[in-house]
Amino acid sequence: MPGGDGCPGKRTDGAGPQNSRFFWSFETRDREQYPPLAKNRNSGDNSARMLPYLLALLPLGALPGTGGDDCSAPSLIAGYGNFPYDNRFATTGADGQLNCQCFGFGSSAIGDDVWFRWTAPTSGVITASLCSSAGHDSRMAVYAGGSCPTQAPLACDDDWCSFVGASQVSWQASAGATYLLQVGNFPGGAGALGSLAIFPINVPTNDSCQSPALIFGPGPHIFDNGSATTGSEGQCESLCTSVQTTTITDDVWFTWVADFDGIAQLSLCASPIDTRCAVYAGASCPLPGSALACDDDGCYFAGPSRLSFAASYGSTYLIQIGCFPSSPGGQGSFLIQNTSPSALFTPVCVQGRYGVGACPCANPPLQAGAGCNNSSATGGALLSAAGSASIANDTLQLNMTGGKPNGATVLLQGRTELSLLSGSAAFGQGLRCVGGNLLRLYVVGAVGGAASFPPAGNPSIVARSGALGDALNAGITRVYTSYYRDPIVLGGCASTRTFNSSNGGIVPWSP
Ligand SMILES: [Ca+2]
Ligand SMILES: [Ca+2]
Ligand SMILES: [Ca+2]
Ligand SMILES: [Ca+2]
Repeated sequence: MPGGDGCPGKRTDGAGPQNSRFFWSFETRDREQYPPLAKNRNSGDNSARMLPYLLALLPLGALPGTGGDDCSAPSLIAGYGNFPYDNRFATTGADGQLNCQCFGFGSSAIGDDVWFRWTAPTSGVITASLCSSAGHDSRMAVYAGGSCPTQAPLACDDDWCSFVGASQVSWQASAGATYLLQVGNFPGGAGALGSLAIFPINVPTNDSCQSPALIFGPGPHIFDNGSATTGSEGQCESLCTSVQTTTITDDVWFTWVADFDGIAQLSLCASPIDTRCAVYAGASCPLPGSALACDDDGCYFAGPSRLSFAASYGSTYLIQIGCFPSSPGGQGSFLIQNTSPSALFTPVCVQGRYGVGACPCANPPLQAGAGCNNSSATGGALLSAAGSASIANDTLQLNMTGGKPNGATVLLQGRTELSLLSGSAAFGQGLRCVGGNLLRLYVVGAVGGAASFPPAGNPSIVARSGALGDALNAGITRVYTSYYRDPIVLGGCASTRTFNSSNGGIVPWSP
């Protein structure tokens, strides 16, 4: 059955190579037909999740209507409290039926819907919960503004409170603003007379994609989505399709800056949670359809997630970690590891990459990956590597091109690459991202703007480094950059800045 929910790429059929789970073939959710395995997927006790609701012993609001049947005539409610709803005699309208944020078990519809227009008393994150009506297989959505919805919901939910059960949504509200709440059933289900609780909540600082937590390196990185809410972003990715839903509930967000070029494997396998996760390029809230990778059960069935994506040194990736719908969140951890063989030379210190400042003399590079431009307008010097960085048989050759046609050129070695954690430093008319026990390994005269290290007839880099007191060993990395004389100072920089630098590069040394 093709998806009729307006969400491109959505899979609602039971076919296709990814649909290995046998119960995917059920196009509609049916309690009688649903296999035990699927039900057991979420058989955990959800009572702890309902605690905020149960503790919210808020006074009843003045008895308003129990929800208008049409979004153009909603019941008016305001403030925090418990509000009755009754959709037993309601009909399914045309509005709010096709939103992919609501997609699950083959349908985005909210049956027999009633509508409320709610006015927020304060600003903050708000929860609207139907958890007290546990026997009602409800569905609900919330929209910005008080008129019939013309845009995607701020949040939509089916089974937050329990599997094949009641719904709960949360969203960021502004004091005095109005929001339209749509309350109904899973399509085909029965209506109920129930209670809608609305109350403010506290959420983790990285609950929203607008405020991700910044992380570096492989981890383990700790996350806790136990009190997180389901946002509207990253809920409709076709890459996330699994068990006929694309939703990632109770999501928290991280930005990770890649410290290698290669295939990054993000693993939550150490987390005892039925997670889902997705990765996007950049640091901004993701646009629809932009996921680089997404996973539900990469570690084991109804369990944590594992995915891989191509990472580029110094690039930022947005990571979304949440749950399979109706599975409770909690604390877990994840690793991000390079599963590619280590590159001989990972280029670093190029203006515009994470942590790398602008070229200091109004001289940005004009060739990809190079250092800052120079007075010969070559576009900037480019350092690259050839040979083998082997301790036992060192044939590593570092080659610079694009420098000044002639003049002294130096190869600099350091222990650490600085830009990701502490940024770059101006270095003459160029930039330097190399730090820690800096050694000038060789000085050569450039020919046609090129210089090669070690120069012919000189000791290898391993031998030269050892002679200068830094004995290289297998398993360590060293960072290299070259710099060269450039007597014509650009961009109004101080006249003492008579040199410039190439990009840098990280070299891992092998046995
Ligand atoms: Ca209706
Ligand atoms: Ca439900
Ligand atoms: Ca969230
Ligand atoms: Ca999972």
